[in-house]
Formats: sequence, structure tokens, C-alpha cells
Amino acid sequence: MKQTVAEKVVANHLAHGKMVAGEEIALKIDHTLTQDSTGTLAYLEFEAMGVPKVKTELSLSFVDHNMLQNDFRNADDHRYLQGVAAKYGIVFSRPGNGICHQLYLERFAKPGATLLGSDSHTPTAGGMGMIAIGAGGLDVAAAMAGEPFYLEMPSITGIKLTGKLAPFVSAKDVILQILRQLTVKGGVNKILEYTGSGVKTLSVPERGTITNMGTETGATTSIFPSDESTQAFLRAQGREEQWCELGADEGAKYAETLDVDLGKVEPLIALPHSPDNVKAVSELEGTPVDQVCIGSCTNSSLRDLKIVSALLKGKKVSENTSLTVSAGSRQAMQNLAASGELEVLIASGARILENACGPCIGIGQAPTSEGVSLRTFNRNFKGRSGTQDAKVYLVSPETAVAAALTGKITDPRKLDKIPQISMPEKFVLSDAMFIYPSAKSAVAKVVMGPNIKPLPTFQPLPSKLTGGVLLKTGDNVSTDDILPGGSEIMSLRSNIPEISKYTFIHTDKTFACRALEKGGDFIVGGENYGQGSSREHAALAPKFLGVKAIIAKSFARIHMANLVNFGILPLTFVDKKDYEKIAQGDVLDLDVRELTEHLCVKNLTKGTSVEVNLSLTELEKSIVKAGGKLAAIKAKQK
Ligand code: MIC
Ligand code: SF4
Repeated sequence: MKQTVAEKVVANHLAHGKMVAGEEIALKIDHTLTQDSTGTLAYLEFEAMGVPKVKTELSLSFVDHNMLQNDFRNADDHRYLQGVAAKYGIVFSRPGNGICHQLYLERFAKPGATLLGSDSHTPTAGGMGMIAIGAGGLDVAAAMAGEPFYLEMPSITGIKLTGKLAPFVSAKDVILQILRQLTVKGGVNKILEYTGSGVKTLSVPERGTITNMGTETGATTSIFPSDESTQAFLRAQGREEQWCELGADEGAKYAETLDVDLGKVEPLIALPHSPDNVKAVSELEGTPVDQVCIGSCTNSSLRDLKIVSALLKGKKVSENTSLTVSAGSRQAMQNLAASGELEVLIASGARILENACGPCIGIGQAPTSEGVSLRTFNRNFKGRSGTQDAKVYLVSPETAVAAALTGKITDPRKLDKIPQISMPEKFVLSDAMFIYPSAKSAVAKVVMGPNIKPLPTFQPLPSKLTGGVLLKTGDNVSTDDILPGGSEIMSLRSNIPEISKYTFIHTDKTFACRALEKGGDFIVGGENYGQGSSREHAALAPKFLGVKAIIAKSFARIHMANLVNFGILPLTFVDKKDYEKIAQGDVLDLDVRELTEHLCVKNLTKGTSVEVNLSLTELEKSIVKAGGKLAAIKAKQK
């Protein structure tokens, strides 16, 4: 049978099921990655599984998110993660080394392999011809314990690239164009596979920008073939022996196709507050810009920083605009320093930040009140920058520089001629900040600071749920809405009782208090409930506050899996119009003795009832019944 690239990798890793779209499958996982803000929970969960060593070919633990050490809490988390890594055989990337996805692409990604990461942008590695999927920490912990990863076999969309990008247009504009078409839910349960003659015009880091932000379409993952460009990148990284060719068979079939003529793509910009709210930069020209931030796992590769440096050469950042630059990795930074391009950035007035996520998740550099901030990042959800009324726009590095120089939104094609940048044949390699496990480190001490609290335990699902609707939300509620980022809240990621108090804090300040005081089993949501981050805190915190079921029009993939993992029932309306029949505060009643595909929710307040779907596999049902995956694993061990 003729196969696509995705099918080839899936077929090679199939541990269960049939490779038919919509069927449940399980994949053998070669590599795992975690980052600090999801990692502490993932490792607490892993430790609870009682496995003496990770069973994967390679597991990595990065520290890149919670880097602001305002007090002991983040530093304690870093120390805990380092101890766990040493004890269980995990490679540890020290704080300051860079952003997990960029580092993984540079130093560890290899064509044809599978990666499961506790971060939603794990698909970045799809730029290397891998199946790389984002998941909740518990699923990643299970993979480290040697379990396969269960998911619905996605359908495969072929995105055919032809032509070549015009000057001042780059990979970010390509994915913004795709987002404009697919929207933030158009990719759910799909793999976006890139094909066509345009593929060879893009380098691996440019492909990584596209696969990274494919996440914003809701896609399970995105993948490029592995070709000569892949080989050249691996050679430059001193890892050519890890290259293999991987392409779709001639005549392989895609469930649907999309055509993108790269030559016709123009500079694009996502407007507040959604990555799919895309317009041409030219339509917004002249809007004053207070801040420009370059970096994040989407646009922080050496290629991106080189173009930024070349465009800034001999020029100064506008005096009303603040420009920050965060490199994705120490390697990128070191290469920039070696070539003198870093000096150009400094001379231009750019503020050089640590190699980390930083402003992308509201860790510093919050914009001014009502400020306009242009960022090369992947998410612009309201308030994520740390300033609730800021207006965040998402752009390419080229468009970011144009705004930094002129102080307003400017079509980058109006800058002088595009400078030629040259990529090194061999990167200056910098692995000093990785700590590899050794026989000696196996006896490492795992130190838990006072802010690292044990995982809460939960009771099995009761036979009947009777309770109030604590909150009714609209469409596209993100996990940032459910449990926001930012330095204050993120330093509580290892402390569920404390972080729970911030659940829905910017939507409804009273949520946590109401839930704790009055109780209430339900939340009602719209379409694509739980889009965005993979943080399982967005399931665990509501669970801790007593939520037992969420009824929505539809769910985002990772969040739905996290709800199941923590024993919350994800229900969808059979008839979406029934969403109108339930109001916040209504008391609902649901018999869950039998977890059948259709259930009837009685609205005791209104004296009506609505039909809901429960689309779970038998395995998932048993997990919810047991009160969550950890409880289910423990019950199995008894
Ligand atoms: C994000 O970009 O939202 C994050 C912060 O990287 C999250 C992970 C987290 O919440 O810790 C993600 O994308 O999964
Ligand atoms: Fe970090 Fe931002 Fe990437 Fe998330 S999206 S991993 S916060 S850089």
C-alpha cells in the first residue's frame, strides 16, 4: 500500500489498533520531553508509578519556562527536576540552555522517530520528519514507564507547497496563512503533512516554525518529509549519521488536500486575541507599536536571529518601541556571538533576554496598559502577556523588525533590500548545559522544596452527579483562561491546592471560592473547550475544586485527554443548540452508573433535559470510573 510520511512513521510504531482514521491506536514512543512547568507534575506522577528507570530510548527534561527566580519556589523546582533526571536516567537541560523545542530539534530530533512531550508545541520536531505529539504530563510519565501512547488515529491532510517564498516573507507567514484557512479548530484529529516541490526550499528550522504553530490549528501533529535539507541540517549539527530519507510514496492518498503557492504568500499578522484572526500586514500599516518581542519556540532559531540582526545592522530601534530578543538556544546565541551578529543586535538597542520562553508565557516583559505588542510567538490569547488589556499581534521576524525600526506596523517589504544571510556549514556546538545521566547519578538525591506538594488523590466516580453549573463559557476557551500563566501563578505549578485558587481567575474571580464553598459538579463550555497549552493543571485544578463533568459543544484534543486522566467526564451536546438550555447556576442531575455513549442530563432547575454524548473508549471509561489514570494504574497493581 502506498503510504504518506506520517503513515510510515505510525506504521513503524504501531503497538495497538489499525491505522484507520478515527480508530483507537497506540504508538510506541521512542523519546519523551518535559519542561519545568509541566515537568514537576509529570515526574511526581512518574515517581508514583514506581518504575526504577525510564524505559524509553531517550527522555529529556528541560528547564525553560519558570526561569524567574523571584523566591525559592522555581529554584526548588529546578533542583527537584535535576535530581529526578539523574536518578531515573533522563537527560537534564539546565536553566539558561534554551527552549525545549528548539534544543530538541538541534540536538536530538531524528527522522522517523516518535516523540511525546508535555508541551503542546512538541510537534515542532515534525520539521525533522518525526511524529511528535504534545500530551499531558501523565501520558508522558506513562510513556517513560514504557507504556504506548493511546490516541485516535488522525486523518491526514496533505498540504502541497509549491513555488518559493518572496523576499521578506518567511515560514511564519506560511503557517499564518494556513491558520487563516483552517482556524483554531480546523486541525482537530488531523495530521498536517507537507508535500510538494516547495518543501525543498525550506530549511529544517523553517519547517519547525510551521510544524510548531500547526498546534494552533488543533492538529494532533504536523510532519515534513526528511530530505537533503534535513541531511544538511543534521550534518551542520554534527549528527549526519542520524539522517535517513523519508518521503511519501508516489500516489499516497490524503483525506483532504490544501494548496499553498509559497510565491503568493504575503506578510501576515494575527490580530488580538486569537492566532487565527489573520490579516495582511499591509492592511494594518501605521498602527503605533509599543513593544516588539522576538523569540519563542516558533521563531528563535539561528536563521531567524540572523535575519533579525542583518535587518537591524547599522540602524536603531524606534525610541517609542521596546525590542526584546530571546534566542531559542545557547547554541544559537553562541553562533550569533561568534559571527559578530550579536553585537549588531546590542548596538541597535535590542534588549537581550535569557534563552527561554520568557515573555511568551508572561514571564516578564508585560506590555504597557492597552499597549500594542508585536511578537514572533504562537499565541496571543487575552491576558497571556501579563497585561489584561494589551493587544498582542503575532508576526514573522521580518515584520517584527520592520515595526521595531519604524515604531509602527509596517509591511517589511518597505525595508531596504533583503540582506543575504548565510548559515554555517557546521554550527558552533554547545552541549555544556546538558547533564547526561551516569551510573554515579543513579543514586542522586531527589530534593523536594516546601512548595512541592504531593499529588492529590481522588475517589472513584460516584454513581450519580447532582450539582450546580459553576460556570458557563463561550467558544475557544483556552487552558490559559482556565489556569493562566505568568510568573505569579506559574510558580505554583507544583502545588495543586494553591494553584487551584487561580482557576478561571480572569474570567470569574469568584470561581474557586464558589466551587469550594457551595460545591458544584459541572462546567458548560462552547466549541473547542480547552484549546492551547497541554497543562494538566487546567484539568487537575477544577477536579481538586470538585468539578466532575464538563459539557461542551466540542473539546480540544490534549485537554480532553487530561480531563479523562484526572477523572472528569468530557460530555458533548448531541444537539449543539441545547447549549442554550442550560444556564450558569442551574442544578443538573446525571446518572453515571452506566457510562454509555448517550446520556441524559436532567436540568432540575428548569425541569428539562438534554442528551449528551460520551465518546470514550472502554479503557478511558475505566480510567474515569476509577477517579483518574493514577488511581486506575494503582488499582491494577493491587
Ligand atoms: C504554552 O505555550 O502555553 C506552554 C506554557 O508552553 C504550555 C505548557 C504549560 O502550560 O506549561 C503548552 O504549550 O503546553
Ligand atoms: Fe515556551 Fe512559548 Fe513555546 Fe510555550 S509557546 S514552549 S511558552 S516559547
